[in-house]
Amino acid sequence: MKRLALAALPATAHEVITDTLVIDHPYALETVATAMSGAGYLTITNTGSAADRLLAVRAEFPRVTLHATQTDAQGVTRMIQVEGIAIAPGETVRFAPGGMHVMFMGLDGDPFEEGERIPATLVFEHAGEIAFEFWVEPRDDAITGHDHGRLVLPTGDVAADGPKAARINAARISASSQAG
Ligand SMILES: [Cu+2]
Repeated sequence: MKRLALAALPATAHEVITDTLVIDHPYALETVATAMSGAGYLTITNTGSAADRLLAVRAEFPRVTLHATQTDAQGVTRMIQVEGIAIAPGETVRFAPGGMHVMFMGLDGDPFEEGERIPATLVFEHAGEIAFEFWVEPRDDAITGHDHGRLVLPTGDVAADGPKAARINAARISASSQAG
């Protein structure tokens, strides 16, 4: 099974913290039913004292690649594949609509739907493999300017701010209380 419905999974925090990295708010945007590809976004902060490099993202699709978005002198925007992303100590790299993204290719009749979670693995040169899930979120938030500001919850968790904050935060609080 490539993706799981929300209700079928145990609650987990929407953030992954390792000794040297913080992976925050990994999400993918819902797609139209006929989409052949989808895009995922996340924020990676290197909290360690040495540089690291994101080499790849793995997920159960025919192809998963790292894409940057480039606009040429004629104003034509296109996606280019990048082979890796260096992250200096203290640096934060943000994947966001219109910029860097993870491209999932070969959806083949199985679109991303809100509430789904996409299991994936980040592969770093030094930190190794980090498993996490992209949460599929509605596309309208991206269009209206989804605010990715952060706030700290009473639980100590860090949450998204903006139009969906209440929903995400509720899920996180629920995750925290079920976990602990
Ligand atoms: Cu792309």
